[in-house]
Amino acid sequence: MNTVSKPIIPSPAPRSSRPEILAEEIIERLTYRIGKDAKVAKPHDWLTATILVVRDRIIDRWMASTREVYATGAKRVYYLSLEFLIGRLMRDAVSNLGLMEEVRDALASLGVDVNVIAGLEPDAALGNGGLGRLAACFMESMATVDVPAYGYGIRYVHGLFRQQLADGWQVELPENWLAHGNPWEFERRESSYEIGFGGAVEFITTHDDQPRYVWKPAERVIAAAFDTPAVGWRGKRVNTLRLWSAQPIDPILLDAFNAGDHIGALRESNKAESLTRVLYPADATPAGQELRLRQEFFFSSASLQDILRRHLQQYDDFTSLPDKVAIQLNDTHPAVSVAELVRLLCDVHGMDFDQAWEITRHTFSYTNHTLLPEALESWAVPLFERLLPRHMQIIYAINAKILIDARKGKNFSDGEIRSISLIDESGDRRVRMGNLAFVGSHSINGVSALHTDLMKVTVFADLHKLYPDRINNKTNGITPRRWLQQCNPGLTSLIREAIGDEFLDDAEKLRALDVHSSDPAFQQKFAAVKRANKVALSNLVASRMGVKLDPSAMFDIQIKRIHEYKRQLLNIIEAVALYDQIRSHPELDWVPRVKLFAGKAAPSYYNAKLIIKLINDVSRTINNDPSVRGLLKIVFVPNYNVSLAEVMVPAADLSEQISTAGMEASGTGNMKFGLNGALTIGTLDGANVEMRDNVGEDNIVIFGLKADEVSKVRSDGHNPRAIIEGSRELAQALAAIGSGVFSPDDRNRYTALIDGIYSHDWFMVAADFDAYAQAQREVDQIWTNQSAWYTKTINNTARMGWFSSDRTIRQYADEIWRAG
Ligand code: T68
Repeated sequence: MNTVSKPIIPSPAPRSSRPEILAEEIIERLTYRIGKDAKVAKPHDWLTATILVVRDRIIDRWMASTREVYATGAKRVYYLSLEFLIGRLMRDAVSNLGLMEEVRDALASLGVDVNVIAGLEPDAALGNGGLGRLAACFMESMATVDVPAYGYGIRYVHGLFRQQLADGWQVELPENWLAHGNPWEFERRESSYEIGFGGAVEFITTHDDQPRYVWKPAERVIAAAFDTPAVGWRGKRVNTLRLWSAQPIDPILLDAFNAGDHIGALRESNKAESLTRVLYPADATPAGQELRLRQEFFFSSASLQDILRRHLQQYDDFTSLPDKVAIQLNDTHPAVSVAELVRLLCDVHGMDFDQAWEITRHTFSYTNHTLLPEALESWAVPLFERLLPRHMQIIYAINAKILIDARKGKNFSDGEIRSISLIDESGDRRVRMGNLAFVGSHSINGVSALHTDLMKVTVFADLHKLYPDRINNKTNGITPRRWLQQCNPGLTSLIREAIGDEFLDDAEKLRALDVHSSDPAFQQKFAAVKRANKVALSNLVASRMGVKLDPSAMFDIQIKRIHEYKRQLLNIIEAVALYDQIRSHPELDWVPRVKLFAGKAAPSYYNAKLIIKLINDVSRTINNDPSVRGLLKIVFVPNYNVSLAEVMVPAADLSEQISTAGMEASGTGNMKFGLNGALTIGTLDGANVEMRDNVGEDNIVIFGLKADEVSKVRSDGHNPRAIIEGSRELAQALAAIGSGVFSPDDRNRYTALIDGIYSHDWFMVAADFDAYAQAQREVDQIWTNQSAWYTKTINNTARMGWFSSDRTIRQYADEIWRAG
């Protein structure tokens, strides 16, 4: 018998937060971890050393959070997302730990400015737009409201491309966020899994006479885990973001190398690593490439294998899976998980199909982020079958179950059966990932009330009829830590002065500001904060672009992905009309405006790139025209990302949320602006509808066709030409753009773009133009009465608390996950 008793391993002493100690530790990390003498350390070295010190303060809580879930047997939530648009982490972590002052003082004592090094941290841009940013806000809120959660995604070596402008055109350059290493992440070599592709399925009978399918993949790669801590507000809980990186099984084929084939020796390795090399840069359009499907399966399979391993480590079998595990699918990108979980339960763990299916359905839930038909993911059956032969079989088996039930049990018609089927047979046969996610989930949610209502009558009408209890709404939210406290410290202190600290823990407490909204003294302070934020943005624009802005002008901002449905085109056409008006009526009192745009276009989206060029062409003409007398300025700020948003959002007077009604699922930029005291000009689309309900219709400027009117106009036959001919302002603006007034070097550059508005106007630019222009003049009117303006904008800040992602996450936890 072994008599050696287990040693009692002491826990490390809790780390001090005194600035002197922090400073000492920073020097210690600089010396022993980075190997630099403080005298020659570069700013990047200071940043890394500081992050390492902050990271240590997170680890104790991280381990405690993990241990607690094991001890209590609490349910774990898994958020599967191909995108996490995180941005910088240092300010977020330090501020959530309550160490901002201490870290600033520690660095100051070493002669280092915290703002300078914080500004060096690269943005983790592992996402395209709203969907990826939502996932990042959710990670922070899940930790804040104490939900034990893991985010699962891909550790792209290159995140979203860097955007440069060359002669006003977008140029895409690779982004390299890992160039200086990533001190936030922990590589977990012990957590790696094999992922297969291709090959064939064999049918075998096991020794206990059980029939089994065995997938024999032709190719295999390793998924290796990298963990990043996600710290909640006040450091309450620390969850894990686990990102997978693809690695070859054999790093080098030595036989080939020794035979002189030095390139061939690395072929396998390159192929494996290319799987997680780049983020697909298209949003709202599916990529449609084999590599994308490989990425989707790779991260789904790795995540599920990890989830099942963790479950089995704690519990006897998988019957308890739906009680102990909730898996949220962020759009259809991880939808292949539904088939993969069935496969793992049946083929690897020996469960029978019906039981595996029940467990699967009760474990998954799915969030839909778009109604655009062209954005719904589907894969050609031959591709799917070649890459994932066993999953194809499982999908057919699921489909049979669903369709037999629909036909026999519910008496569905042929047309309804066709639309419910997991296989689209209207052309070449395709696997519909939205339908797979729907049938494999117990909850399907939209991201705003309007979007959820529309889901039930459009994309998922027939599935909703089959399963009427599954669709529900969870209106999006934003984390008020990043999108108020950190990005707008001036406003945060002003609010604390006025109503105390409670809003920091419960954003809905911002309501207490209501009573100050008409108080002239408070308005003045609010205006001073806004002005300081506008000066900061002006400085950024001056230093990056050499353009001078007047901070006393109205800052009118539209920042988001460039897309026709988001209608940057409507905005710039209205700017052209305004330009005409200012020149023809110099005697009128025009409100000085700066119109700022920023956003990236998908590299393959021609019209979106053309719209960027148009904004730049119009900007050059207007900004250089002396007859405008500085009353209108147009700026396109390049390389929009999370960090740029953190400067632009607090500086906005006016927020442009002008999508064609029925097309923006929710929007979340709209919420960030409202919270930071901007007035919104917008359509009744996505979450704008609920913003109007919350802030009150006097505090938002709504214009244009509503969603039902858009679909009626489309089905009745839209005649944009007649509308344009009836609107002098619009006709003139379109004529100017179409005839090359802004593009003398290429007069036909915009002919086709403008012809599209005349001929079909799918996005209702012509249809909404007059209402939009009129709404803009209404905004001008409000601006001329600054006290009325600030009453409205303060009311916005006061009433946007409901849009905190803490509220959203509580609803997911209570109503979908039953966790936390
Ligand atoms: C956005 N979707 C919605 N998609 O457009 C927006 N798509 O209304 C909503 O507020 C937000 O999701 C959060 O719910 C996206 O951002 C993508 O980025 C995307 C990426 C790849 C493929 C398809």
